[in-house]
Amino acid sequence: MTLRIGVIGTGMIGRDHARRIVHVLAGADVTAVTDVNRANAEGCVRDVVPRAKVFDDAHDLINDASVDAVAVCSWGPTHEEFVLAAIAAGKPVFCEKPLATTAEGAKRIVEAESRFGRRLVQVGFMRRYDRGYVALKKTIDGDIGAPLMVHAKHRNPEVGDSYTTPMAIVDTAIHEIDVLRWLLDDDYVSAQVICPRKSRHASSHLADPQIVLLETKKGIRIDVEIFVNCKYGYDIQCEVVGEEGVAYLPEPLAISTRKNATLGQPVLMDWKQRFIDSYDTELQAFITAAAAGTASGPSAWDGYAANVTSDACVAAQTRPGQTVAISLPVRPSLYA
Ligand code: NAI
Ligand code: ISE
Repeated sequence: MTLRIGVIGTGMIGRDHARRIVHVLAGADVTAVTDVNRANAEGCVRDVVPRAKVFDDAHDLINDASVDAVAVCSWGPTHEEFVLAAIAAGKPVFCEKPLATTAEGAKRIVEAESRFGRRLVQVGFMRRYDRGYVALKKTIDGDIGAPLMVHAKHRNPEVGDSYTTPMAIVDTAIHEIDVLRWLLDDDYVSAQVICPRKSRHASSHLADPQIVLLETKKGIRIDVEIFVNCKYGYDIQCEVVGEEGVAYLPEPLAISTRKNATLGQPVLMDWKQRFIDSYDTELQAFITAAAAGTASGPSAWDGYAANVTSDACVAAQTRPGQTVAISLPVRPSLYA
């Protein structure tokens, strides 16, 4: 039976996810799309998902009998509403990060899913499916001794004027916040945000770069550099320092050249290319679990834990030099 997926938000990533569901992955079709910008939805049907019906309202799409599962790819502030509606309809839902824009919103989703009694939510933290991060986790789970420190870098070539200082956390650092919890099998106890000298390439309202300092329950100290106007490329780095060794996230495959007295290697410029395989893997996992009426991978609890931490980091942005405590309630049994 082909899983019939409805996509909410057919912008950059929603259109790309619709493409992979229909043209790359197995077991599903996109039968419904909606976007407040109807032209985006109509263009997606014309160019990518010809069998889909355009809905004017996301809730009508969620509740339609032609939709078995939902992919929420709209702007972050809309995620909570649509994920709650999918849970109410008893339909598996893939929600792009962030799960919500506040911890309270994410907690409402955790509570709704716990009441439903079965996992329905997968959050779009695709780095957990990246072959490099999976290999890194295997290494730190056994080969370098206990992890002591992590040095991470999340660099974008540039962002637009609509990108704000809090987005460096909620939209960007949220990836490291989630993937490092998973890598280290640990939770956070405090956050601090430091703003070095501002780049002249940053908008007047944007603190860029930023350094996020996190401490975990096991005492691991983490620094995450967030630099979203680095100009040279899209560069994601992660170095885990253990008691007996160091493990590095592998660079994406690229040809090195020696020419004109120069040893060189290209650097990606687009986030879509850096994790393109992991987007495929995460959505194939969603299709498989949704066909069985449930969800796997990054859960609503993981989304909530990421939101609690990002809320603390956003608070720390306004308190230079201060650490902000982070604590989570007891994890519901559904997420044991
Ligand atoms: P975008 O602006 O390109 O697309 C978002 C689309 O959602 C737009 O077409 C907009 O009209 C539509 N939309 C907004 N509110 C809506 C509503 N209430 N109902 C229906 N449609 C609505 O944005 P982009 O870059 O595709 O980001 C979308 C989401 O995906 C964000 O949450 C973002 O954080 C996430 N994202 C995740 C990435 C990843 O690496 N996992 C990469 C890029 C984005
Ligand atoms: C974007 O929304 C993403 O999620 C990308 O993975 C991230 O690198 C970028 O900074 C965000 O703006």
